[in-house]
Amino acid sequence: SVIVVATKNKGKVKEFAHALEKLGKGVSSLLDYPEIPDIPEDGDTFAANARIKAKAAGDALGVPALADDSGLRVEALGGRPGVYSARYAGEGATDSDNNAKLLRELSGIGATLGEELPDGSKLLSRAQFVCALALYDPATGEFVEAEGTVDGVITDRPHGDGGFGYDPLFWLPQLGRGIAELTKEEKGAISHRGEALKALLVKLER
Ligand code: ITT
Ligand code: NA
Repeated sequence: SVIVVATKNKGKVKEFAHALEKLGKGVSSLLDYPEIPDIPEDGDTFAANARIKAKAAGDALGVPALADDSGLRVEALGGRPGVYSARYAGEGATDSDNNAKLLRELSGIGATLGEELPDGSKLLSRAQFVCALALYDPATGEFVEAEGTVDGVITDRPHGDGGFGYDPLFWLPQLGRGIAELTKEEKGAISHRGEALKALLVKLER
């Protein structure tokens, strides 16, 4: 069977496809339904935005839809960009625009943890990825929701070329690796998205 994931983000699609394949499920996304208009994400929280996206897609398609709203909270920036992570460098910003803006802002305030990695890159600030998932069933109007996080540190240089978004700048001190250096399997085992998905599946089994 196929699960509709209410996203246009190819990085998210790949991670959900990898995780759900093990459960014998395929994934379709909003990239397969260009006729569905862009969904305004005007919620104040990740959870609110996930509900907005899941409901819009589920109502438009008449089948259950899973949405993911996620982002990066950077301690030295008081938790920004948070729910604005996708449009941090402006409407239509690319991942590389957003990463460049993050380094610019952190450098602008002189953020540093005063530590270096063996390769000479500097640790700038503690940070956290957050993922809110909402599964909406248009037949009942009900939501099942879950959240996950992963803690890390923003570095002044990229490490790895896996993942997407802010991954190249997100270092995992607990693993001594960048999150973009992990395989999909490894990332899914520790990531905000992986944790949220595990929690959602537990709720669905109850
Ligand atoms: P959809 O709304 O269509 O799902 P989006 O990319 O706009 O796609 P969000 O509004 O949830 O999604 O924004 C998420 C932001 O956080 C975006 O900038 C991502 O690159 C970033 N992000 C989310 N998960 C990430 C991950 O696992 N690794 C790195 N960056 C991530
Ligand atoms: Na979005």
